[in-house]
Amino acid sequence: MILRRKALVAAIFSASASSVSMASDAPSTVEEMVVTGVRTDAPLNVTTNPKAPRQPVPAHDGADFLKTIPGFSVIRKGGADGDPIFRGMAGSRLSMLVDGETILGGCGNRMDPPTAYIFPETFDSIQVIKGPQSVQHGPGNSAGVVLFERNQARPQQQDVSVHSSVLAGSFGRHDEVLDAGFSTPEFSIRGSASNAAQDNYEDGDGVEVHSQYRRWNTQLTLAWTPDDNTRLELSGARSDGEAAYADRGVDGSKFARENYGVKFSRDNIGSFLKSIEAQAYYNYVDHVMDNYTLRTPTGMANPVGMNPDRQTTGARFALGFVPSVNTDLVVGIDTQGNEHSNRSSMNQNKVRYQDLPRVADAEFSQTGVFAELGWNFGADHRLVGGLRADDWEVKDSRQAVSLGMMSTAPNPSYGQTRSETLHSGFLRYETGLESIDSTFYAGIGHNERFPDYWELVSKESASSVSAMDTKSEKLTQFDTGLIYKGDKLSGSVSAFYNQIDDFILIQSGFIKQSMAMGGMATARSATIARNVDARSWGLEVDAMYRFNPRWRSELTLASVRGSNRTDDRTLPQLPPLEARLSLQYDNNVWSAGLLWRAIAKQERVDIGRGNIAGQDIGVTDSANILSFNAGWNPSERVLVTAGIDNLLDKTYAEHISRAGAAIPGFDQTTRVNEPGRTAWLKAQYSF
Ligand SMILES: [Cu+2]
Repeated sequence: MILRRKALVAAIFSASASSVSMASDAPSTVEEMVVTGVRTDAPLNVTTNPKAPRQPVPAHDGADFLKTIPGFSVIRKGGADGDPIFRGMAGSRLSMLVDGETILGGCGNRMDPPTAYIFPETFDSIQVIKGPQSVQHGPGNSAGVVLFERNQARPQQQDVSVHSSVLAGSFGRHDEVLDAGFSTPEFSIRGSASNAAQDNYEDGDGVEVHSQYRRWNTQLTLAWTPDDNTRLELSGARSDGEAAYADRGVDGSKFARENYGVKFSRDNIGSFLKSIEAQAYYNYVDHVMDNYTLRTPTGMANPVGMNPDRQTTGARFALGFVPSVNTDLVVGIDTQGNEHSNRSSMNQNKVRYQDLPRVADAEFSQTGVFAELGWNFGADHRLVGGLRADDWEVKDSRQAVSLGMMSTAPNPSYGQTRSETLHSGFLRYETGLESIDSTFYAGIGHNERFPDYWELVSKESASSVSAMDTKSEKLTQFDTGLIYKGDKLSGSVSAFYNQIDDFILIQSGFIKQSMAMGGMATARSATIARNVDARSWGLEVDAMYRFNPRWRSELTLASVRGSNRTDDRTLPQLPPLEARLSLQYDNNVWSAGLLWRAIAKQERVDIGRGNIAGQDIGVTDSANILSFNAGWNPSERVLVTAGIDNLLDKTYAEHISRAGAAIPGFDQTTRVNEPGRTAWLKAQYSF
């Protein structure tokens, strides 16, 4: 295995080396290690380079790459495919856009959040826009929106670009990434391929966690750029994977995705109408979960297989205007529709799910119009505001609702269509405070979010087996912050306070009485969606201090609190206070660093309640995790980094982790524990 890995490294390096002579003197593409987070460069805007090495070493998926940004956590279910959560908000409260496209998972039990279909290292930037402070990037982004993007700039000359990396680590971990392009000013082609795998990891006590995974991805983009201002792009992607889950009775044996997209943009058109952007896309997700591919069914249990799928299509059209020297305006329309279907077999030995027809259960569609205006006035003041309206429709095609594994009930909302128009808007003031090298901002935003598939279709309501009448969520949030850029010290603080009407709370273990055979009343436990009124507030801090050109220290802090005002309890699934402190040495050739992550105890819990990705289990202890990293940057093109995550081999779990399930051959744990001591080595070659 090691030999094979070495051969691969050599192959990639020699393939890259042979094209070195063709390359011009391009600037360095190698970046410094991302350990404590990322810099906030503009109000509510955090960006990070997904090609830079990160600590702790992330699973090769979209969720794990967000972990280094303060305020983000990941709901762990196994080794990969965790659910990202920002400021205690998960699911459709936090949208993910992949080059502007929406991708939605197929799994009714949330094994495949959108980030399960994202392979971050093949992108050029990850941008987070916090809060309801933007209307250009689709509907419902109450916690924020994450944009995974590839460069769109026109190549100025004939060029070859390569980013390649290989990573090897504990627990059989190995990743291979190649992202290469050939371009002339008129035409360019860019392709990427990645492969990532890991065996079951062990927690700090040496307890094996059912968590092995394998993921691969290929992507191709063709672009025609006839002049400096015009770009037409065709793209496609295919990916698949499998992942063991430590929190449930089945594993994901298929995460297949197929994608096609077309994009057109034209810039610098005139003095009033400045730009046009148009795009359309197709995303298809085919997911299988079963209890026989990555584990052996227990005792008398039958082999079961479930195969949901979802097709998501969408389009966006936006016009950029310059109404005056001091104003900029974006007006546009976006639309998205998705169809979900299911098929499953409770005994693969009798009937294979593959032989069953797919049965549609729900269809969603949304069309929105938006306008966002920026106005610069005075010496250094800016007002930004936006309005958005969305038309939503959902059709319920389920004739019956399944109540657990074995029984079903007629669906009271079968055949019904629900339509609704929702509104969002925001206004923000920004100002540069030159005397203290700072930018200050404050804004108010309102966001209405239509319930998603997992809230409407995968859950029941308190009074019915269908949750189709769950109300839309309405959030009003105040955001404020300060960005400081001094000589030695730089950093930012962002704080928020919100009020959420009809917050959609997911409650498990809700006891329902039902009439069984012979009129005998029986009780069963259901997971329901219900609307409550809620509030949440919190802040994120990031700071960097440069002692001298070689030594720097970084600090981040994130805290969120919330209350469920209807039930007079805390809001559940809130990560505890967390701080990260790092000390990093870098002389441009060699680097080394220490990272200390301190997680406070979380006592504010509401057991059994939460969101579509998870519910509170109980109080979680504090934890202190120390990690070490080192790097060697012998040339602009080569970067070798290594790290030991969780150096002291602590056993700990994130508060928002899922509960551990009973899996044959594995010890059951309260939560899915984080990996114990993990060593890794990553080599990157880019030009
Ligand atoms: Cu699933």
